[in-house]
Order: sequence, then structure tokens, then C-alpha cells
Amino acid sequence: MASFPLESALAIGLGANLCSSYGSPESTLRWIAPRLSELLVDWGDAHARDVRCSSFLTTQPIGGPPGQDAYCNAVLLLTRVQRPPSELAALELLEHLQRLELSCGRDRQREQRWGPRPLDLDLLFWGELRLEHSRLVLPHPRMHLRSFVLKPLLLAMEGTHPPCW
Ligand code: A4P
Ligand code: MG
Repeated sequence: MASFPLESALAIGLGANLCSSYGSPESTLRWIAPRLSELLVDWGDAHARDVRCSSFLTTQPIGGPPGQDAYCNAVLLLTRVQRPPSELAALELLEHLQRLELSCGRDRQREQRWGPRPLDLDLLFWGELRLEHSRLVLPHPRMHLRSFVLKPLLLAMEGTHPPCW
């Protein structure tokens, strides 16, 4: 059983399989994870001690064009968001995530669906918040189908602070 209240927990999936200006996919995730953690603490009025991060896993690509390189995947979990879940706050967070993706060279205009990317940040869930917004669906509609999300999510849930970056 989770040792924290799931109704105020929030999880972000991190993925990459292209190099960025921060190096290999794993180096990019290791660079971004502590920054994302700070951002989440500020955004969520939370405590740094409530951040957990999975290890960084090498995973085989699922879907998308054939022949793409292996991914590095991880999950960052904030166990207690002090802000009450709302559409407005979730959209604000999505904008922060997309800015971080951009800072690592993500270019949505030019990429294929599920194609190679230097950084993908997906908001997986925020407590029991359900959204069907044109820019944000919660919980993430495919998270329960994807081992590259579920394995690191379990690791982050089992983990304790401090995160291992
Ligand atoms: N959007 C809607 N809901 C969300 C959400 N909960 N979190 C919108 C984040 N964004 C959300 O996303 C497209 C649009 O979805 C965004 O503009 C946002 O407004 P995207 O990041 O451009 O595209 P994506 O990541 O390719 O889409 P999606 O549907 O999140 O794909 P998946 O399911 O994440 O699959 N194989 C391995 N091994 N590891 C991976 O990380 N990733 C994918 C992408 C495929 N295969 C993979 C991996
Ligand atoms: Mg994405």
C-alpha cells in the first residue's frame, strides 16, 4: 500500500531517445529531473522532501516509426501537492513542462507521432482529477498500457526521498 495519500499525489513520466545539448538521453533526464523537481515544488506549494524519482531505465521503443533508438524513461512523483487539483493549475503545469521540453530541443512541428524526441514530459495523473481538455487529458490515456511508464512509476512509489539523480 502507498505510504502517502494518492488523492494529492502527482506523477510525471520522463522519456527521451535523442541526444540534446545536455548529452545522451540519460544525461538529459538526469539534468532535467532536479530542475523539474524544483519546478514542481514551487508550482504545487509542496516540500522538497515529498519528491521521489525512479531510477533511469533503458526501454525498447513502443509504437512509432521502426528502427528508432532505445529510450531512457523515468517517473518523478510528488507525493503531496498542497494545491487542490484543478484544470487551471494542471494546464499551468503543462505549460511549464512544454517549456522544459523546448529547452531540450523538442520540436513537435517536425516530428512524427511517437517518433524520436530529445525529451517528453507527460503528466500521468494528479490525484483523482479527470480532464478531457483539448490540450490535456487526465489521467494520461495510455499510461496503464505502457510498461515504460508503469515500471518506473512503481519504482518511484516504492522509493523514498532523496531521489537518486
Ligand atoms: N496532452 C494531452 N494529455 C496530456 C498529458 N496528460 N500529458 C497533449 C502531456 N501532454 C498531454 O503530446 C501531444 C499533445 O498531447 C501535447 O501537445 C499535449 O497538449 P506530445 O508530447 O507532443 O506527443 P507524444 O508524447 O508522442 O504523445 P503521447 O500521446 O503522450 O505519447 P506517449 O503515449 O507518451 O508515447 N517507447 C518507449 N520505450 N518509451 C517512451 O517514452 N514514448 C512514446 C510516446 C512512444 N513510445 C515510447 C515512448
Ligand atoms: Mg508527451
